[in-house]
Amino acid sequence: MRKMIVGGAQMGPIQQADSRETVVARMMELMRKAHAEGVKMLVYPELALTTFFPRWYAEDRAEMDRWFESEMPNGATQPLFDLAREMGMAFTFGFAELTPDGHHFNTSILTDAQANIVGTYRKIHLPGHVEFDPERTHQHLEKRYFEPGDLGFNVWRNEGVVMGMAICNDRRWPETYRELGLQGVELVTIGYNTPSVNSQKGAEGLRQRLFHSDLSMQAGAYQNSTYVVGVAKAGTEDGHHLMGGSIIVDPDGEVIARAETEGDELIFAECDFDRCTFGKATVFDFARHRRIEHYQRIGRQTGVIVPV
Ligand code: CDT
Repeated sequence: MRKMIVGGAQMGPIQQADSRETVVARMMELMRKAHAEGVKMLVYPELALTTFFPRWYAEDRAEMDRWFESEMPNGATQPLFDLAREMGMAFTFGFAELTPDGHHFNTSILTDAQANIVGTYRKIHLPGHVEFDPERTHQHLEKRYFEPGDLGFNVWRNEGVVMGMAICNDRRWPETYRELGLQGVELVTIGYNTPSVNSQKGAEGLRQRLFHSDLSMQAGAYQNSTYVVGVAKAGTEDGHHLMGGSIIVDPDGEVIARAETEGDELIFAECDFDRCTFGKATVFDFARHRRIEHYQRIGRQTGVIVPV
């Protein structure tokens, strides 16, 4: 048995006025709670250090650079890395990354239990739009402020577990999990910021948004026989509501831990990574059952082509 207690550090809202230092103090408090529960791997949300700034339109995108980090760790986040090293806690969190050569990514990093960064992921499925859209009840300008990730979907053998990262909208795409599944993933970590109402379909509110989130992660876990941890930034940020609903899902697709609030909240569950083996060796033994000769469209076609 390869058992590890895995935690999800759901975070409540972060307002524009909140400093990085204040937010990191909250993250450290969640890490202390996680340590007290025996957590060895802790998952924080997407864009964990700041408000979800892609909801704001700026004519000049450079105005948004204040939300980006040009190094990691940096002065504000170093205390979190120091605490993690002291506690022997591996962790992952998301942030807006500005590279030395001027590229902007929605990024997450993965550390080992000594707080060394062992993996970096840059969000591939960027939702939303590039220009201001007056038809929407709120803006979602990730396509304006970020470039699609350029690192692909990777896994890392970290603390004895094969771990992979994805970010928010990635969780809705089966391709995400299958790319990781084909590398033997055992723990998929996913941070998210999801508005509780669809900006283009008001009738799709909180209940259905939570359902879609669960559905996507439970299916991804089951179909690849892996644990999935999905962690929200939740609550009302600068007047805009984000849903909570952080969950830990086991390799059968069952939810084994769930957040109950929309604030800073720790969820955790003991994960036995040997439980991933059964599904990977039977119904989802990819080597025996996948029929890639019939999957050509997936790799070469983006949009739908209906025959005439
Ligand atoms: N952050 C993020 O990717 N949020 C999206 C909202 C989709 S609506 C444009 C999500 O999939 O949850």
